[in-house]
Amino acid sequence: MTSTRLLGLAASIFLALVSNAMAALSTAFTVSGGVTTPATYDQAALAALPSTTRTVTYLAGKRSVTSTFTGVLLTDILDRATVKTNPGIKSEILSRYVTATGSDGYKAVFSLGELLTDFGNAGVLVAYRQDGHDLGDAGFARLVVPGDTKGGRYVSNLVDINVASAIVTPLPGGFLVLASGLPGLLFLRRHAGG
Ligand SMILES: Nc1nc2c(c(=O)[nH]1)N[C@H]1C(S)=C(S)[C@@H](COP(=O)(O)O)O[C@H]1N2
Ligand SMILES: [Mo]
Repeated sequence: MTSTRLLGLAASIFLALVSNAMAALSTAFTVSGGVTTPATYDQAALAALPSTTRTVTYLAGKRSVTSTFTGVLLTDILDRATVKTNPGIKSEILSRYVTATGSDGYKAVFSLGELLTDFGNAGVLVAYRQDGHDLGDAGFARLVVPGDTKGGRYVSNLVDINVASAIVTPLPGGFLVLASGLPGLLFLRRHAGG
């Protein structure tokens, strides 16, 4: 192998490692999971909805950031998708949670209870403008969490907002496994001495 080819190989490995550490710029996110109307939002779809502007301060590591963000309330986006609820379980909506995912796989969770206007009313925004500009390296949309001191849940390069439930519903499969074991148990009982 010539030294130029070796250099080329080294350069491509280096680039692969660097780009892997960086988040790809997001251009759309999905609203998925326990909702009646799953959706996909891009910049235009977000900008078409009623907007809210908030000035917030958060810690990015040790750096304090104060910025004015414009975006759509996360509760509005969830309302439009309609979060499914089970009326047969008391306050079932309060067992639900939202996972925000970035293009780099970074995730942060919010309980529906902290987001809903009748409960925590956290005022979380899906922001698409910062100080009069687009978000640059943070992709077309990121979360803004006014009540948080640290910026950890300001998920950037948003690619998905997923609704899930903390209530574990036993699968019918579990019952089948149990049922299929029963004849064997009866057989053992019948043939066990004493
Ligand atoms: N997609 C994604 N979002 C992210 C992170 C990340 O690694 N990936 N880091 C979080 C952390 S720990 C902080 S402190 C803030 C940093 O905010 P900044 O992008 O304004 O510096 O982004 C948050 N959002
Ligand atoms: Mo952070």
